[in-house]
Amino acid sequence: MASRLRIFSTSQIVNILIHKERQKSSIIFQKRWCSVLDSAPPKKTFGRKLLLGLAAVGVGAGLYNYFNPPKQEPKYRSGVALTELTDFTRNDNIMDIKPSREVSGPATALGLDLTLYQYQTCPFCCKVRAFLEFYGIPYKVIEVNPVMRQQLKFSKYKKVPILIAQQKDSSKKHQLNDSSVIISILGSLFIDLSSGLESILKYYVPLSYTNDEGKAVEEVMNKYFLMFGDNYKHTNENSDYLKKERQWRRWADNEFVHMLSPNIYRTYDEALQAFNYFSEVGEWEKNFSTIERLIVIYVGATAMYFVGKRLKKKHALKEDVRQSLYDACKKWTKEVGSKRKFMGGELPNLADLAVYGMLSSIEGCLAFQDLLANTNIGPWYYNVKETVNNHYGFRKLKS
Ligand SMILES: N[C@@H](CCC(=O)N[C@@H](CS)C(=O)NCC(=O)O)C(=O)O
Repeated sequence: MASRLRIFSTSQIVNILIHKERQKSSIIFQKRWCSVLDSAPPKKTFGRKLLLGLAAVGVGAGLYNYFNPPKQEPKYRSGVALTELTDFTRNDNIMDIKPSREVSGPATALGLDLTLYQYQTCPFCCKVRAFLEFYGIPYKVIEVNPVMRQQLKFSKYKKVPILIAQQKDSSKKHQLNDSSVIISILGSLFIDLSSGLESILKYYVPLSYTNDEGKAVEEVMNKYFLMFGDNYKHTNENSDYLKKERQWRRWADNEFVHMLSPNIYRTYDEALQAFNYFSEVGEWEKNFSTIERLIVIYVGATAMYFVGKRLKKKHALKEDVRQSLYDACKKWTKEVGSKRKFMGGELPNLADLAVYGMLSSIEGCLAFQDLLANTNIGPWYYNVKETVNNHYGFRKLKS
């Protein structure tokens, strides 16, 4: 209604002027013919009344618009496709599976229902858990069988972690794929809880493309960026800090993670030890049948021993892969430096949580013991662990 009035008020004024000119010429025209036809010219009063009436409507509409401005479309703060709605993450095929466990936390009032599909010792899943636990967010876990993967039947995306997120007042279940996407979406929400999950989702639209290996992939190109909305105060210091945080999150995903598998599967014995550790912390005895568990342990350890060798070559790790792991951890502790407790200062930031989360995936393996003995990453690691286990991030949540 308001916009119709607005069109009327602007175009009508032009119409009025044109109409006035036409009237003038039509009167002259009529007069000429009148003299020829010798009949009385039509009265001017009706035209004048109409003109005045239309002008009054125009002014009225203008005033109406002034005092009742038409509703503005929301201003989008990023360059993603504005036409995309949140429904691209919606999935109505999610099966009702009994969660393997439920993790509690103090942040119960967020109005979010979260279910994490995961492998307990997948570094990307450990990263998401470290993030959720740091903020004290309660969530459910569905442990995926790494061989059968029947729990992921509902999803076209077949990797873990997958987070199913539902806002408690909405019937829509949103499927969030990829650890860094999950963390950036929830991280943006935690900056300003009033923005709501569904409005944040609009900023993380995946792009489909064919990668260098000719495979069709979908990727959220801005997955290391947080959305700050109007709360962000731009300073050079802020920008440098955020840039560093993004760079190191990316480093964790693209470089650091590649140190892990070749190290924990370095020998067949280490691979077997690693899988027995995975079975213990993933509660495979509870979650899978005995035969399933034994197949996963022995087939998995054998396969991963060979995969570890291939990955070592692919990522050009040193002959003794431990050295590459030590180098990466030294690079990280050098970046944190000795003047601050964490890269984030007094509390871990998303880069601290990413490196910590990934490293925690090998905590029970021989490689981790060697790492503590040969580098100084221990104090930083256990400091982050304390903040995660005690939900220090909960205090940072703003409503
Ligand atoms: N970029 C993804 C990588 C996830 C990923 O590679 N996950 C592995 C497990 S660690 C996976 O699910 N691989 C497929 C499979 O195991 O079938 C993320 O950050 O979440």
